[in-house]
Amino acid sequence: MAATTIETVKSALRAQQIETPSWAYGNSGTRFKVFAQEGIPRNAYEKVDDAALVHKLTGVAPSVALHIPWDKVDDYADLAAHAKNAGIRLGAINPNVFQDDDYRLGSVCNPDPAVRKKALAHLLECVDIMDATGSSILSLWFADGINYPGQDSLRARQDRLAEALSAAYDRLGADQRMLVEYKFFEPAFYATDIPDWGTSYAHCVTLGERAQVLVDTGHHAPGTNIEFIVAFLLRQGKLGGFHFNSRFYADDDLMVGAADPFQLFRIMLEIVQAGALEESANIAFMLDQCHNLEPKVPAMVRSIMNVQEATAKALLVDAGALAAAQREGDVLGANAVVMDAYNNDVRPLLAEVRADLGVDPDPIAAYRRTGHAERVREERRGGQAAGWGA
Ligand code: PSV
Ligand code: MN
Ligand code: MN
Repeated sequence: MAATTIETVKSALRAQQIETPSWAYGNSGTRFKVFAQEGIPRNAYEKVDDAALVHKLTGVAPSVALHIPWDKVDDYADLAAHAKNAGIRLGAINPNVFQDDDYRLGSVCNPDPAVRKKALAHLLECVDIMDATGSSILSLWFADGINYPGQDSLRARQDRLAEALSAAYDRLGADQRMLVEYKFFEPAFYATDIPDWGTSYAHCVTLGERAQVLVDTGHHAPGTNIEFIVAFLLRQGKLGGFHFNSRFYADDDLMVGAADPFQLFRIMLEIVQAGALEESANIAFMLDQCHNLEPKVPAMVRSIMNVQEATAKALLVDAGALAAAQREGDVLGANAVVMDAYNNDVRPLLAEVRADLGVDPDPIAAYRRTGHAERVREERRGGQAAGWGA
């Protein structure tokens, strides 16, 4: 590939930004057991510190998403200042309308108006927090749904959802947007109120241009063509961002690129081909993972490296050759262009990108050298659970 092309690829990789989630730094587990780790952050400030370390090691993770109230603090502006001092910023604010007993039958879709009122008040409180932190994204996920046919009216629940979304949307400032996540099941097992991208999309279209769809890669039925969803939403200007993670079975929340690096590459290829890696496209590339067994900071670093590798391969697709093969109806030729790019070993290229960014070409080795794990093991006793299952 021509030197100028490689320089363009490297420059795109240097500019890439990936947000890490505060909850990935806390203890997490399954409903069967949370295996607590040592040195886990005891509060939001320490989660920010860990996220800042991930940025220091990778050079491409300059923000951390918060989950409220898991990351509740007295003064959010102070937390934002702490993040700034540590070299990062606070990113998406994720309201939590699923952990209170009141939400047994749902939050904004609950049949009880008092519960709906409480849930909406929390969404609005989270916009207040965005104002204090300077965050531009309200990241919405609802656990709402029903377990049995007849349990509640599917249609009435959509009306209630629309009403709450609209009230939250109206509260957003000019530079703020709302990303609406969908998930096909869990915790509801019969019907989820936002089960798929189509439902999310329809609500976002009604709401307006500052409402967009959030694609969590773990929230689809097996076999779903996620890159098609990405391509479609991009075309409509309705792709707001991602929650990246890997799944083998359900919403496994494993490291992105671990289960299916080829799928991640295909998703990034749609992004690259639509020019959506550019900052102006305003796509939020966020991770949403839980590291139940593995140490959390290096797992985040590894996840970021996996996203970078998929992105680098997507950037290396020879767009001219691909377009020519597609024009000529050369099925095998077109597929070969894509596969040739995928089969590149991009690790040396990324080592150069890291050197350009002033970070170690091997961030995992660099992490070990920091002595962070040993230090926090002494400093932090009684780390905080990520928020659920503990
Ligand atoms: C739900 O499964 C989800 O993907 C949402 O984004 C939550 O906010 C996150 O996981 C953490 O539980
Ligand atoms: Mn998610
Ligand atoms: Mn999830």
